[in-house]
Amino acid sequence: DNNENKRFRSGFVAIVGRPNVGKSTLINQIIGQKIAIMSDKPQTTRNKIHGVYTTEGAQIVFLDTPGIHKPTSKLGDFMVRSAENALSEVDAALFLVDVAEGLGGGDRFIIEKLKKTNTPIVLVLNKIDKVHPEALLPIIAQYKDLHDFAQIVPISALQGNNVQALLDQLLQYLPEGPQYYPADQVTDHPEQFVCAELIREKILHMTREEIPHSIAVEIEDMRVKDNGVVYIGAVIYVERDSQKGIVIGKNGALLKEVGKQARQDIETLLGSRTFLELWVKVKKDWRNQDRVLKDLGFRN
Ligand code: GDP
Ligand code: MG
Ligand code: K
Repeated sequence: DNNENKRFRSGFVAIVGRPNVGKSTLINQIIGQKIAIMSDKPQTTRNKIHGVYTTEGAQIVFLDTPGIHKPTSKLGDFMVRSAENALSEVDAALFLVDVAEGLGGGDRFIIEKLKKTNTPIVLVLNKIDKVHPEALLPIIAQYKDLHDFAQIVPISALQGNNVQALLDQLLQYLPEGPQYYPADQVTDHPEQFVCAELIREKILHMTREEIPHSIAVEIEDMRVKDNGVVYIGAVIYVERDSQKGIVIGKNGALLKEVGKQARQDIETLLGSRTFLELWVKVKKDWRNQDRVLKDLGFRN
């Protein structure tokens, strides 16, 4: 039987590219809902926010990397590192470029990083709606000179042109594998991941080097109450008791501030009043216990 031979495929695909090339827009287009935070400001996406695309035969987990760029700060340094880590462990990477902008130093820098991995790199020429089709050929030639890309796919992430073709092409890079997520999990509650990332971001900003980037935030409960207020209960996982103390702060001051700032961002994101409750739990070596979390980039 033909169907029995068709095994389920699954894998991880990173999206890399300079700020503002349209990485978040592409993920939103693929998932069909707003999950990544879009803005004209570069680097709104400080950490990897993923979207999961599930069909009958396959599942692709997308990592929206902060973009590989020349580091100018410690945070920038971390971002480059995390993007590089993501690249070596994924099944394929999409290198997004903006065809309306010339090939710049930022693109060359990323290509140099890409050359260090064996991961198949798909060059995605985004924003084709902004240029004449004939302008694409010289652009393609320019990029081909710099690297042997697995494929070159022109799209408009904003309008959705050729995005389905891109997804179809990506399937060939996925190994046989399990469905990591229920088909409806991420698409039903994409905002949970954004909220978790917002909370994580606040902690990392407020604790500086004391707390490793490996901390995880899990949204345990998220629902709209009768009065219209969104209730969110979230657990912050740290690895040691000492870290728990740091995250909580003196008399709970740091955790309170984390909650306050995260709540403000979440309210802006959701457009609803929000009640945010945070707990801190020690979960020793949790990174090794949960492959999916690890794969999603929660590591140092
Ligand atoms: P990121 O920084 O790479 O995540 O970029 P964003 O997804 O935040 O997009 C940056 C800007 O480019 C936003 O204003 C998007 O609306 C715009 N944009 C993204 N994709 C396209 C596209 O295909 N065509 C056009 N015209 N604009 C796009
Ligand atoms: Mg983005
Ligand atoms: K952006």
